Amino acid sequence: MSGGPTIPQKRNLVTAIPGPLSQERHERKKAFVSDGVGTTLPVYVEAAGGGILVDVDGNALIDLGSGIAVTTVGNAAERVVARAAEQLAAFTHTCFTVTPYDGYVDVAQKLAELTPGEHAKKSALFNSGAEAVENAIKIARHATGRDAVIVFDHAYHGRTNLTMAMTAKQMPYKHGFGPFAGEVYRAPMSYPVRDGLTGAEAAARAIDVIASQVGADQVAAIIVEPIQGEGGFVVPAPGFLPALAAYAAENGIVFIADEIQSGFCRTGAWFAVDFEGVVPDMITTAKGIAGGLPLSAVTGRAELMDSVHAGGLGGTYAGNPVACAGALGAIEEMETGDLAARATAIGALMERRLRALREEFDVIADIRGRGAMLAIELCKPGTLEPDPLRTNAVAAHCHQQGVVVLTAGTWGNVFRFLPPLSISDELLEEAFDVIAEAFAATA
Ligand code: PLZ
Repeated sequence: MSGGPTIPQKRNLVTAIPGPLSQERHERKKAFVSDGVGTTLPVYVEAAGGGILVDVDGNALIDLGSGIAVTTVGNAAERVVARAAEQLAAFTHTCFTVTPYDGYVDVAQKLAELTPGEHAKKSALFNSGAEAVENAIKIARHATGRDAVIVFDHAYHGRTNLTMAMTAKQMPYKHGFGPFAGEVYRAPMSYPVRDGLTGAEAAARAIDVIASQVGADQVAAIIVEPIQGEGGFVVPAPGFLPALAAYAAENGIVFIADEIQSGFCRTGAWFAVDFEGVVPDMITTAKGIAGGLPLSAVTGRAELMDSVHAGGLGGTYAGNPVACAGALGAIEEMETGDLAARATAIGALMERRLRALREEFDVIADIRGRGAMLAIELCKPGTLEPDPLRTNAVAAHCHQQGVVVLTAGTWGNVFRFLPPLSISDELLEEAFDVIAEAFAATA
């Protein structure tokens, strides 16, 4: 079965979820795949496109997750497939650091144009988000000659050794996997619904921790997700990011925006920092950049990026030609389809539905996010006590009804909505009908 934009855009359940064929597949998975690799919803996908995932039993499910914010342009999007297929047939790999090719440089040039700021920018490409974050830290340390890295409460930066240290949440990301990398220090995040602080107050609180517990002149980098992804779409209060960026600039610290989840039109702008006019020294991107192919990037001030000795950055597959071709196709989809505007429209629709839900169900303590990156936080009514049980019950109901929803948050009590921007309004409305039913059924 072929997927992509021509796949019928209708939810259609022909078996229970998961169906018998998916259950069979899942038994095989359990036999051959490490139990450490979990499964949110064991339906085995055969084709996908628009806003639909089709499983091996023939069920068509509505996708509100985009494979964790990756298929922003839609699954098997036309220009991604066309460009990647052409590249596949031409050559699959040379290793860019052995014999280079144009696609890599084309992506770097696009990143220089699209990322915030008018200064000279250069990029280095990698495979995964974690790898981009690791390299951003390597470059910042090399450029500053300093060791310390500042991260925030609720942060998520990856699962490799350095990025595990940077990630906040213990279970499942860090449990039993130590010892962790050193010189990583955690500062308090701005979390408006919980701390009630203005951006300036929250930044002052974080800066006090940095100055008094680490020392500004020891700090190589401050890295922050402008909207936290796995942490539950925490949007810092206005002014928090600009104040941190200013503090970094005053103290010779590299200010890094981790836009791996929030970047590439997801929020209604190319990057989430654009909403506050913040110009990071460095930005890490992945996920939405390549429509589902593995690619990530570090883009930064040319003088920072060039501070590293030749041969200091690389990787066998880093900036693979097929992934680069996919990225050029995905970026073309975003530009020609004005997907930033589509993200804003999707955000407006979802926000209307979420506000209505909050009227009806007092378990919803917060609605937050931007564009097609919205979340609700579930707490015991009238309190800020997290309610992960209700969250899981609602999620299970949605899954059984053929709507793929994702949870998030330090306490597992957040629903995050990340539909592909190729989804129709009709499918979105239907998905939120199902979500409303799920809240009612689990009350
Ligand atoms: N930085 C902001 O969101 C990846 C993790 C999925 P990788 N988030 C999804 C999982 O369970 O592993 C992420 C992110 C931010 C870095 C990363 C890491 O990106 O491509 O997963 O390495």
